[in-house]
Amino acid sequence: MVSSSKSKERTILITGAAGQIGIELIIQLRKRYGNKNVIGIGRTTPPLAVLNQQCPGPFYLGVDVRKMNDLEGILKKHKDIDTIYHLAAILSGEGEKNPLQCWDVNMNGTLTVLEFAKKNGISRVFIPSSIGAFGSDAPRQAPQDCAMHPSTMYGVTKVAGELLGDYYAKKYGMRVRGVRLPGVISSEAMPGGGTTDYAVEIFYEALKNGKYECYIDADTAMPMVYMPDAIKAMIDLCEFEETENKKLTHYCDFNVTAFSFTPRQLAQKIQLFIPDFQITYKPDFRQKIAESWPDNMLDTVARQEWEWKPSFTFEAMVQDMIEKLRDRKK
Ligand code: AKB
Repeated sequence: MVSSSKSKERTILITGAAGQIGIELIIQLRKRYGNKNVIGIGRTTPPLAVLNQQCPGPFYLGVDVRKMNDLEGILKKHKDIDTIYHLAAILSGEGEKNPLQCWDVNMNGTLTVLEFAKKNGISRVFIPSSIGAFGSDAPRQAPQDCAMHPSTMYGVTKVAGELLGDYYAKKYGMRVRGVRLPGVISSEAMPGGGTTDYAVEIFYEALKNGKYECYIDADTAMPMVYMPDAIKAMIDLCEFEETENKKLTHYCDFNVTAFSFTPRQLAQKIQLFIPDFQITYKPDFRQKIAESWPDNMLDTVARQEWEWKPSFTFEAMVQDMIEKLRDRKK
């Protein structure tokens, strides 16, 4: 559940709405603001069954976030858009396979969305950043503020995206905000192209085949969060109202995390529910990416400034994932 209780009226555009986070964000925002007031755009076909069952509403495919005309076409149909969650992005693993495409989609998409918002008086823009913004010279427990020297193109676009968002917030007084998300674990839609995807795939494979070959080494730790908490963080920060006594000192780069674990530790937790589950390790190119990221992030600033607090522990997340996926099989 998202913490703030009273919902104001909003008309919200979500880019990348067919993705792992987009699908669940659209569901939560439609519950909160009404189905017709939350518009999804996406590159791939969304799991329509989930959306149509839970919250049918406007969804457009083939809209290119790099093209102002495409975005303005949506605005013609939905004139009251006042908030954008800009999720469309190429993730870290996919980005290393095609760095130029990663730069193009992530940077030109973000710039076009910000310009579109500025030009059309759209006051709120939320742009997620990532643990991928850190580089291997960051402390293993990455603080809110430290040198950012990522070694992936994804990371480069995430640091630049944070700075771009800050620029639009400071220069044009727009409400651009964002969090650095860790790996996000969820049961509704599969992630695609990321380094942390193993932490979702493992559950499906454990339940289906009782075994999983992991592309990350047994003892490489990465920070993670369960989807309901990730959604809560995004909506809470986007909706947070500053007052004289409560001002944000950051805009687009709040560290947010819930727990950190290694593949070995995750496998051990899953074995509590599926005792025969076997994991093997065959690291691929994503191992290097994982090693360049911190083991965890310190999210004290988010906790202090806008009262971020995850509700799911590592154990509670594993239990909930297994229950949800088992229920789906029935
Ligand atoms: C990825 O692995 O690329 C993403 C991320 C942590 O930003 N899940």
